[in-house]
Amino acid sequence: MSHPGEAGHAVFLSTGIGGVIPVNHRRLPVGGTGACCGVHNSEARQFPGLGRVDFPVTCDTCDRCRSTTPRLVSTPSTPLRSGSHTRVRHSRRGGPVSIPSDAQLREILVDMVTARTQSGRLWNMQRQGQVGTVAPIDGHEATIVAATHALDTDHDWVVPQYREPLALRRYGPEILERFMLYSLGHPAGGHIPDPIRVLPNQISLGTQIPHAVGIAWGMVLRSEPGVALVFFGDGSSSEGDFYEAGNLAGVLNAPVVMVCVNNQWAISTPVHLQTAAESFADKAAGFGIPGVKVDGNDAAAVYDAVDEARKRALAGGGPTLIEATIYRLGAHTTADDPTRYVPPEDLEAARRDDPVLRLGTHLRELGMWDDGAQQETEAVALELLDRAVEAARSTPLAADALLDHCFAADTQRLAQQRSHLLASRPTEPQ
Ligand SMILES: Cc1ncc(C[n+]2csc(CCOP(=O)(O)OP(=O)(O)O)c2C)c(N)n1
Ligand SMILES: [Mg+2]
Repeated sequence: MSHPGEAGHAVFLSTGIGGVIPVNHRRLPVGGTGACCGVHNSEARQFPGLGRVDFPVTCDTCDRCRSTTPRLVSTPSTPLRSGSHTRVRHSRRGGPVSIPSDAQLREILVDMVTARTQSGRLWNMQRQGQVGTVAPIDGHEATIVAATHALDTDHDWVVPQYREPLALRRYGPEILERFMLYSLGHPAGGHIPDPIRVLPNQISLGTQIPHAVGIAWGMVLRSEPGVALVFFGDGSSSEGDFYEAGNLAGVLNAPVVMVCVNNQWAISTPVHLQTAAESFADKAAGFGIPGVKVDGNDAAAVYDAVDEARKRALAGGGPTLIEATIYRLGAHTTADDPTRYVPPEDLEAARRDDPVLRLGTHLRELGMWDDGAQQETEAVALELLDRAVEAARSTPLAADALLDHCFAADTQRLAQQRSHLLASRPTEPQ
């Protein structure tokens, strides 16, 4: 029998469901002796100023321990793992490694062109008052699409911020369908149906990061293979949620890939006012996890970095923080005027490294892309978008639907508002 106190510096969890979660590379034995270890909740320590503190303690061989709620075993401090310094990850293509393949790169480009084309159409529709606020994807395509292509859609989760949906096509047509409902203000746009492993848009900055860690931890508890990949911006990294989630992910060794999309701006806040750190990837050191910096305009490098992080997570190696460096080529949203704060020369330089053009040029040189392919992809993209808009428009939307989902049952005030709203509706023509 191993006593928690004898477990050295490892942090581990008893699942309470007949297994033990490996944390910090330790897999502990599953199965009990039937005998009681007698240490339940019995570890106490004296702390100056706090007095005696009882720690919840479980062991890995006692049935009673294993049937308790999951709890953290108290341990001495865990030293940071070696190799947790930020690495810059360059594309390994051209050397002995060809991940992703040329064929995969072409599929990635199709999704990138599709996303850019649809984003442009949505921008125009917003200007015509047909849809709500739009956050253009321009400049983000290589990072989002390539990262998603490195995932297994049957098992891995994508937890987006708000700029990603048009680039998540690989997860199925439902993403676009639901995004159009969302853009029309339909509550159904806030739910992505099973079995699609994508969470809906998140506007409240940073709040999706703990969700991703929770999902990843949940998969470990259920012995499900898979990882959770979460996107968030440079601006969102200033939220407490980022630090809390990153810390918890490190402690739990959760299979999560945290992708910080550093597009240099949080609306009008430039990145040098966002952090004094050398890089966002460096923040991984505080979580005790590897930090990787990658050129987010290089689809192959992003794919490779996510592929590596995913494989390590699946092998029990825990989380990775990836910073993908890009430049926001458009406005923050349709509610923004970037000409008031983006230096034109910076934008011009960034446009010369447009990720869609970069990959397009590469595949043209290989004879795998041409004007015909570009035009056909754009035409299909617009057709798909128009169809999704039509479907969304013809989905019934009750006048008071915006009040649904606030509470399980209307509060008195909400009920009043609902009846005022319904009474003030224009009468239907007879
Ligand atoms: C908690 C919270 N605070 C403030 C905002 C307002 N807000 C919306 S987007 C944004 C900037 C986000 O920047 P970043 O995370 O870098 O993402 P980007 O838009 O650049 O992709 C801010 C401050 C918000 N949505 N949520
Ligand atoms: Mg940003």
